[in-house]
Amino acid sequence: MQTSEEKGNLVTIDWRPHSEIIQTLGAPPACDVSADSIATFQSDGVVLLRGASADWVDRLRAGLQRNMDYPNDYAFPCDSVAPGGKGRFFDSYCNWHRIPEFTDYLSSSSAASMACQFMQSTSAQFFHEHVFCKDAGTQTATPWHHDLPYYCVDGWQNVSIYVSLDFTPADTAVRFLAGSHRSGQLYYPRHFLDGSDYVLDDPSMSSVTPLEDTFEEENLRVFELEPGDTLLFDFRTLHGTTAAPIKHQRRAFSTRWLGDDMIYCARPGETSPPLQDIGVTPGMRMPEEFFPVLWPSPGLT
Ligand SMILES: O=C(O)CCC(=O)C(=O)O
Repeated sequence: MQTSEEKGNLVTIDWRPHSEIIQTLGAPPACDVSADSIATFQSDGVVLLRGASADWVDRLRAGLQRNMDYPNDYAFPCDSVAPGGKGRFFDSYCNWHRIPEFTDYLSSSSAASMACQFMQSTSAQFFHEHVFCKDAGTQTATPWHHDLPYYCVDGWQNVSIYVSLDFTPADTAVRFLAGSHRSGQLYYPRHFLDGSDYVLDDPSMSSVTPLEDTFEEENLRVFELEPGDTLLFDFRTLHGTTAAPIKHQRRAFSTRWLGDDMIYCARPGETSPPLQDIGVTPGMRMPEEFFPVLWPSPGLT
């Protein structure tokens, strides 16, 4: 049997950004977001903005390639295909300060402005980035889960901005359960390797596995994606994929954002990312020395 560490986070190089890099983050530009898109995000917990990140596809692909070529030079690389399984399901996070293309995205893309508007917040604090790659031949599903219980933060104003970097047919794209972000129920985090729940003893959460077969088709949101198409979803929105074989490599770059009401919280088990010793106690805002506030744009204040 594999240990929890073999299924999830490895001990790696330090994830912490140095203060100098935070100071170099520039003045991210503003963008206009339609009221309809914000309303869809608020009601469904997910919205698709076609082509919204098209200008970033080449740079983000180059950054992701560094992460994949030299995984051990970066924090928390993870391969989630079980031994003997086909393909590769790679993910890694908390490397934005080591990968120039990712630093550039935070400084110069309109992600911070976009996040602020969708969260209906007055500020957007950057939490971390997360990259994903499924190679051709992979048949490992992304297990149905939602992200909040993995994280050491709590609150309602949050968003992930997920940039598709390849053409992805609907049968292998991430699918979302509309409205699940408002259910109030939290589900145990799951290992991507085999879908098993993290071993947690938290009576306030339950397992999502028995529910998956009850999801109604009409409530599922799934889209064929082109490079640059951008999905925004709430940390509480349930999402996952089928195990349909991946025909062409499918990569994605996701950034996680915290709005005004998001605070540090202690979870009973290990969190993902496993951020330790960040010098805050439950109820405090996440420290800006590691998690910069990028909207309002630092260059404009
Ligand atoms: O791309 C995938 O299959 C997983 C994405 C995901 O779970 C996330 O961004 O939270």
